[in-house]
Amino acid sequence: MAIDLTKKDQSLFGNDFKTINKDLQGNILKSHGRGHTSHIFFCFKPNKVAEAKAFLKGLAITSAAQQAKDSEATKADGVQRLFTGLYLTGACYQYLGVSDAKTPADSQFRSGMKASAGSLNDTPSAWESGYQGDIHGMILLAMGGTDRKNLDVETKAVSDNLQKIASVVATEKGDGIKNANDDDIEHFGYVDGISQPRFFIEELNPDRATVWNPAFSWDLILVDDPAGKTNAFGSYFVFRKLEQNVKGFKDAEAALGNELFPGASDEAKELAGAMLVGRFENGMPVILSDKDDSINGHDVFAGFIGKLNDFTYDGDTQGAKCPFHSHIRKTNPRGDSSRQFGVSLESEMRHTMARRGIIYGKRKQNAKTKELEDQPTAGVGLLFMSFQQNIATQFEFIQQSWANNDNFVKGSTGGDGIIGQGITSGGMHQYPRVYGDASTIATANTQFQDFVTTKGGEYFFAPSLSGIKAL
Ligand code: N7H
Repeated sequence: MAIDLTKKDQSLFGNDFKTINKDLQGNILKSHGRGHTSHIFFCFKPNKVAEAKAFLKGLAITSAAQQAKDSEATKADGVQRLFTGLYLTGACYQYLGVSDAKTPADSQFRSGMKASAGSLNDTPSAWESGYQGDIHGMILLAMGGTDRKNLDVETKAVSDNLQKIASVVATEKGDGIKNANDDDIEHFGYVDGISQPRFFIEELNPDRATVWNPAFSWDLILVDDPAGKTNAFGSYFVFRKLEQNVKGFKDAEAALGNELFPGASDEAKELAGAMLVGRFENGMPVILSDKDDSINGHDVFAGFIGKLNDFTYDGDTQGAKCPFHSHIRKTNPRGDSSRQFGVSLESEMRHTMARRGIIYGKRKQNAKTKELEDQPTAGVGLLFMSFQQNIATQFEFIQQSWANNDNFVKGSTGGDGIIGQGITSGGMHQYPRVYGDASTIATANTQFQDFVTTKGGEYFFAPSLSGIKAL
């Protein structure tokens, strides 16, 4: 019987998941969770179709079922296990001669990311050379543990094999960094990966979620794989290499702190960065507190802060606590667009994606305090990755209609200060000088833009295992 993807409250141990999880790739409904990754981007050589098909069919892709088994086994014996994912482009389906009916239908997927450059304000001619030409696929290899030695050995083996029939056009290495609370952080120093759509009841904590419920049905990110058997599902996958100018950002963050809160302590000035991102560095949502360690005067545990996700912006219709251009308010307005444009909360939430990014590039980190001690201007960033069921209405909508839009959610509030591209916010970003007091909101001289630069990217499909075998 066909599985109903619109059902909510699915269980990791339920029959529906058992029906699909041996054929569905891992890392889609649930992250593979490993701290080191390799991303091998390739383009098959001309006239190698039969060899290409044989290569793809021979890859030991990690299914969702295998991923769960492996993580149990690693918990028990401490041995790190390799995760392998495979993502193919529309150009690859064409190269392989897959019929129209068996090729995933999403039109952005079929035409590729470069075709959307105009609407995303991308400049592919300035991308790294490997991303400028055709890409047929990406192999994701991932491993946990303290270093990436074994992963590098596996990466070389796969690359060597692949190069007999394909050009490896780019290889990226992702290596997670944790803060003193053991939470994953990105290069600007902020905890990332807190807010995610949740697809299993086991991932929800109902007594904490009172105003924001992150439970979604599987159809938020899964679609039928037209090449696979019954109940074969895949997901559209977006990859973007986003370079971060850490020094530029940190200098601007400090300047904003001095501008908004002159004379305040360094600690109090942290509120400026929190207003730009929407969370303090440790993950505390700025909508809930003007301090990173207490809510309404009550201390909050470090381990708890990094999971705080139970909030909306309902009580902050002026942006007096969390400005409208802050990154997390732009990329998940939690009801702002319903309030402003009468769109239902349910349809606003359908723009959500499952984010699976990891950071790249080396940093100097104090082994004891975990403080990041250097401030590179290039060579570090985020390998942004997301799964969705529709690239136009999810990734592209968020980037284009929210992040790049100076007039969302209110007119002239400016684009997203972190990822807005081609924004004309010069002079638009506004902040309160007193937390929560709308009468103190005024435009700031310090403006944020262009500290994140897109270096390349592509749209892919993560096929089912039976879909790969049927190629
Ligand atoms: Fe963002 N950052 O460090 O500032 N992001 N992001 N992102 N992002 C989030 O709540 C960051 C990027 C989203 O549900 C956090 O999980 C950086 C792109 C969404 O409340 C932090 C880069 C897109 C959310 C960052 C970057 C998004 C989110 C808080 C690039 C989509 C969840 C942690 C270098 C097009 C919002 C958390 C919610 C959260 C940062 C990229 C989207 C700290 C540095 C390209 C949907």
